[in-house]
Amino acid sequence: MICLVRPPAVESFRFATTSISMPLGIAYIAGALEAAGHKVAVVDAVGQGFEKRTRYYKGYLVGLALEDIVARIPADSKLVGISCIFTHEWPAVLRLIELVKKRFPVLPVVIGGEHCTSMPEFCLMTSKADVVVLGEGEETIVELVAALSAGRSLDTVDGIAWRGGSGTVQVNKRRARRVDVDAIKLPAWDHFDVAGYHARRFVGGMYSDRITVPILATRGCPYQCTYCSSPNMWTPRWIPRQPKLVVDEIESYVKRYNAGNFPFQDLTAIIQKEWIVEFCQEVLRRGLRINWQLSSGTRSEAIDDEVAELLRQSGMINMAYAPESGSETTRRYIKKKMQTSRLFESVGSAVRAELNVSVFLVIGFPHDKAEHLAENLPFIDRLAAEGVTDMSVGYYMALPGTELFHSLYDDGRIKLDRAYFRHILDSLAIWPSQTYAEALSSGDLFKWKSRLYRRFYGAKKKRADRKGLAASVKRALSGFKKGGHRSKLQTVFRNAATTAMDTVRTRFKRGWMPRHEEHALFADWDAIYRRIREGKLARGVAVRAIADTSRLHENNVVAALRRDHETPRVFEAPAAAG
Ligand code: B12
Ligand code: SF4
Repeated sequence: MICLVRPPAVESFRFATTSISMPLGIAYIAGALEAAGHKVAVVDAVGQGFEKRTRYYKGYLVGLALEDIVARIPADSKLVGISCIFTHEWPAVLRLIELVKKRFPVLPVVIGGEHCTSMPEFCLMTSKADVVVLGEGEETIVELVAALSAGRSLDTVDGIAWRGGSGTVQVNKRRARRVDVDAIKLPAWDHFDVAGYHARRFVGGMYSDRITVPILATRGCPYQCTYCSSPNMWTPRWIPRQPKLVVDEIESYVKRYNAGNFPFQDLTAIIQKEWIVEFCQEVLRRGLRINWQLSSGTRSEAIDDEVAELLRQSGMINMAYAPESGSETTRRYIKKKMQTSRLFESVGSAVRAELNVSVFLVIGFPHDKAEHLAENLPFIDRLAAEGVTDMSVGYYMALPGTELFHSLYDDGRIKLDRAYFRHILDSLAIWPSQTYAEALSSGDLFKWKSRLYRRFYGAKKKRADRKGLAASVKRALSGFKKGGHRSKLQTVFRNAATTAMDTVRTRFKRGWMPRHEEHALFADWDAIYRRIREGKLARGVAVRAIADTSRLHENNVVAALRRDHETPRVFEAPAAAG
């Protein structure tokens, strides 16, 4: 028996449409293991503890208490696999691993997910985990289980970092990306409480009356934005599934769960016009009356009038563009490679097709100055004039595994402390927990965020929606009514109210660990990471990053990734972690 664990989700008070969602990664891993003939048990901390809340830093955990998770791991498990996607989850996952090892001292604990992939050596050196699966996990976990069962050395398993002999941590070379994505087994959703997630509105994108199942139609992204961890996680390569097979998957959920709402969790689903046209036409041809969403942000290049109309006809109800900035300079510095003119053509097509369109902006990039942020103002005016429905402004977060992170870290502008491990969740908070922009204080960023929101919703006031802000507020408050989930603003206010109440409630309860221990946990983390980074620089696995973040776009990230991914390495682990 192999036991897979989805840890509790982290939440905090914030204005955002996003909600917790069903764990696609771990469901794929379960599917792959079952297809390889293994028995799998899943402890889904969220799905088995929807109503449980535990204080976690300034926010809270949603799901079973860590001790309860461990108690549910079947006694005959041969391996425990834990997912850790988000950096702010790491402290909780680390504690969970400790508790698993207390009950099962010799059981291998394997971790995987975006966070672990971005700092594998660090994850092994700060926790008691035995193996990290790097990047795409399906093939690697199957081969790893086979190697462990046969007592084979892990030296030969591509795509892992592991605890070697005599206190070492070894990183093997990465496994090549799966090209035959159509052969990847579908997520094993039968282990999860699909209806329960729906009932709590834990659907990732916008809530719908209809049962929700997330979809992944493509893997990877061909771009190399300097703030994004996807190039390191998936390499800059976009591989789509056959549209027909994606629709087969959707149809199977319609039949099995009576599902009708499908948020796509792709990094960027729409890249090729032919692909998206074929997908929409297949949905229409089969007469599937579904809703689907592109809520995590898409690129604009392939969306024109024809595509937008097909998106609407095939049931797409919500899409987000992620230009990140209205400043051409900023977009160049962060390697966004998105042209303003093309973006507006695309947005125009989407609005004409009456799609619910929102735009994501980010402020506080390290190079940002007031003049860059000011360039958002005319941009926003134009978005509002085009008829964009909603806009979201997030604070820049320094995600590990990104070019910007390496630059800030090598330049001494990031310390891996308690604040760092929290700040990623604060990206959508009202007040930023920190600023990486030398020219802008946290207060400045807060003022800019408020100004940009006022400008967007104020500009909408001057348009057809004459009632302006008052109407927006009314719309927002209607989110509390039954069925009130048509607009993002409704969802945002509903989420803000729920997360505010849960934050206050958990404040006075026992936390995930006593506060003094919580502070002590991070004491040596920066020193550990510094040692790893210095070790990588000394071995030539990494090259010291350019300190001037406005010059990072000149870098060829593929060369840097190749060096990192193709060089096996061994580190001495600190004695305490072994
Ligand atoms: C959907 C999504 C969400 C959903 C929720 C997802 C969830 N499970 O709860 C929503 C919309 C709520 C969301 C919110 C946020 N998100 Co988000 N999100 C995504 C997105 C687009 C898709 C995740 C996904 O399903 N991927 C597809 C699956 C198949 O991949 P996977 O989970 O990585 O799993 C594979 C491997 O990692 C591995 N694996 C995973 N687990 C395990 C376990 C084991 C044992 C093994 C062996 C292998 C393994 O195998 C899997 C199959 O190959 C990713 C980007 C991406 N494409 O991954 C960002 C991403 C995860 N989000 C990110 C961020 C920053 C956020 C926010 C902080 C944004 C914000 N500003 O508020 C919030 C935080 C939410 C919170 N409360 O914690 C970052 C996380 C980076 C980090 N280091 O923390 C990502 C990576 C995007 C990015 N590059 O910036 N997000
Ligand atoms: S931010 Fe979006 S476009 Fe840029 S690399 Fe990441 S997923 Fe691709």
